[in-house]
Amino acid sequence: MAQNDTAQSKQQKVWEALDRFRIEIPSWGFANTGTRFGKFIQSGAATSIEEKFADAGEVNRLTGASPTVALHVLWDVPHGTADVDKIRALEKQHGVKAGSINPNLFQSQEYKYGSMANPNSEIRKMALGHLLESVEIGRALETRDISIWVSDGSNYPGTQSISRRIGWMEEVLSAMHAATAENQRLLVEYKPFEPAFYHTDIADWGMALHLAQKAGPRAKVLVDTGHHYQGTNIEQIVAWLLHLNALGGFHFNDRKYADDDLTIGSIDPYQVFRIFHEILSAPTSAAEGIAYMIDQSHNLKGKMEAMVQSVVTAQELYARAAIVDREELTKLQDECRLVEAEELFRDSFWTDVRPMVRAWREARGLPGDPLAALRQGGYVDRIEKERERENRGSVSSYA
Ligand code: PSV
Ligand code: MN
Repeated sequence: MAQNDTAQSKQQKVWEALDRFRIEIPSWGFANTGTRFGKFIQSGAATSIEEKFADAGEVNRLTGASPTVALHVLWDVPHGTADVDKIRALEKQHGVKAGSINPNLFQSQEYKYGSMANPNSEIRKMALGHLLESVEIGRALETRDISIWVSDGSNYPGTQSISRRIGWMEEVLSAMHAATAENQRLLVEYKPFEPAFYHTDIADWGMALHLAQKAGPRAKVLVDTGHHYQGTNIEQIVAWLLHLNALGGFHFNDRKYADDDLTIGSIDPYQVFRIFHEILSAPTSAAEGIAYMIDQSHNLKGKMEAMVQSVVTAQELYARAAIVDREELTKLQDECRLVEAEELFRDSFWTDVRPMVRAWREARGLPGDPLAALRQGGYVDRIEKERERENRGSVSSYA
């Protein structure tokens, strides 16, 4: 650590970082989910958009860092713009706003062989129609981002034309981009496997970047931390996307094996720290407007506890990355003083920022320990009682 980096300046860096750091929570993170082997129902899980907004409002009340909720069109806004008034009322009631709009191009029966890359032009048209409707919903709710993830791909070699499908996706995304307003963005998410296991149509950041660039200037890449092969250097991808001014946002979650959707930093907190370091090292113009979002869907932890835990962990890791003395680090890197550079970097990672984060919370009128406040506040007990009956009968509904 640089000698002039006093405790006071660290505290200041942490507070400044926390004042600007916001992370969006997914509506689906409050609902019952499972693995393909089964579901374990939680009596407090949200079963409606009203309950999801209530839960999100409570998380934001405790953390002050998650003022927006990502919505999935099919699960949360099934009647399109007709639902907008209801959502606006919920925003007011619970003090959180709708955030990114997530079209659903993976659950309708028509999408069995793909959505925007389906060989059938009628189905591609249907996918475009859904994307255009999502653009409308975003506009009506005055949200900025539409995050696109498709499950398109194939399971066996030779069964689909990989190359023709590229052209079809280009067409659909360009048409969608043309419909967006100046203040809207289109985020393209990639994933190398699941549910397709031979080829995925948008498998990596290069493909997502190409499709975004082809679609138009308001399209960027969305990095889901669970969507990479083992060993992929995600922070390097982040550095490249920043360099290319093409980083739209993140879906944060953690994993041990595949797309496990575990809570943030539960397996590898150092990776999240390294990602934040790349962002904080980039020119402000490239890092401006990055959407930080949680995309978790674990099965066993209490939904509310898990969400608060992820928001708090994200704040702590962002704060740790904020105290890296980047000027000193650059000097050490340039002089190839490897161990000193690494130790400076690790020193920030090992710093226990929790007392500084707690002080920030208290100064902002928030509970010093949001998880303890959640436990003591009685919210979870209440929703478990209120929703018990609904949940007992909800074994088959994903959202
Ligand atoms: C797909 O694995 C994904 O990461 C996409 O972002 C979906 O919208 C989300 O999970 C929820 O299923
Ligand atoms: Mn995702």
